[in-house]
Amino acid sequence: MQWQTILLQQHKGVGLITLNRPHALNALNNQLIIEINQALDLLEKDPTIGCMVLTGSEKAFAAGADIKEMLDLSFPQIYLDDFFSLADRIAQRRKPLIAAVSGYALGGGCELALMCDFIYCADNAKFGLPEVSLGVLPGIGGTQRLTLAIGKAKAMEMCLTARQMDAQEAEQTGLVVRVFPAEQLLAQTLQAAEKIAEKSLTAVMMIKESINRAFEVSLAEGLRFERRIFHSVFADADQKEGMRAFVDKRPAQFTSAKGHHHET
Ligand code: DAK
Repeated sequence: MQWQTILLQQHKGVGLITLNRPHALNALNNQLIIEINQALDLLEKDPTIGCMVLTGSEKAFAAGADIKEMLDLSFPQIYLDDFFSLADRIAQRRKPLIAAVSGYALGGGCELALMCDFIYCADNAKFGLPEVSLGVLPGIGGTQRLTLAIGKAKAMEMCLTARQMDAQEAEQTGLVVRVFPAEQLLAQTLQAAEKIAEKSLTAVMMIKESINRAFEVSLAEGLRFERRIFHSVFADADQKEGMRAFVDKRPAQFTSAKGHHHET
């Protein structure tokens, strides 16, 4: 595959996608969103991959949607194309996706990080939704996911004032899980991803779906959903292996979802 806007590497069960438009601080253009999805398609189909990581450069995770590409678009055009709807597919992945954010994560870049299952960041990270300064609003989930992540007060203030949040505040508010020195960010993220990749992929995917349900349904429905999924994993070989390994006092060898290759 010849990539123009990303790099793709695979190691120890982890797929690493690196945004690669350095001249534009990884601004998200159409091609970049297409390529992220193509890479995620490949990684999700690859039975050896158990976790995916999305990162940028040290200076910028992504400085937003590509302003130069958007400038002259008309309302009927973006409405007809359902502009940026392809981005939804990034958030709908089955396998876990971790964001490793260094430098700027602004506008669409911040929204892209919010589409991932969780975010680790470097101590130089800057998060912001500056769309209001451009006469628009966050359009790839920012007003919704940021609000769910950090609450109404902070989300409202950030989106209305375009203020940037630093790494420390991002950790305090729960936007990110942990902050690392910039030079350690990728290694630490890959380490966590490798740990996830060693687990039962079936269990990992069910946990991801079940947690995401919490944002969409009532507690009673969410609990019912969780219990049904819990019941269903007893039909999976990894449950037998995981519990048998515990009883036998040996490490589990999870294979059930990893052996299957799906052609689509
Ligand atoms: N788009 C295009 N190019 C960008 C860019 C962006 N978002 N951000 C930076 N660049 C380019 C700069 O134009 C510059 O290119 P040259 O001039 O060298 O050709 C190069 O990257 C380096 O940037 P700077 O020279 O500005 O670098 P500095 O270190 O001085 O400043 C900065 C870094 C991150 C503070 C600054 O670049 C900046 O403020 N960037 C823009 C940040 C921003 O406003 N981001 C939000 C974009 S709006 C929608 C869905 C989503 C959206 C809209 C609609 N629909 C569903 C319809 C989302 C919108 C956004 O994300």
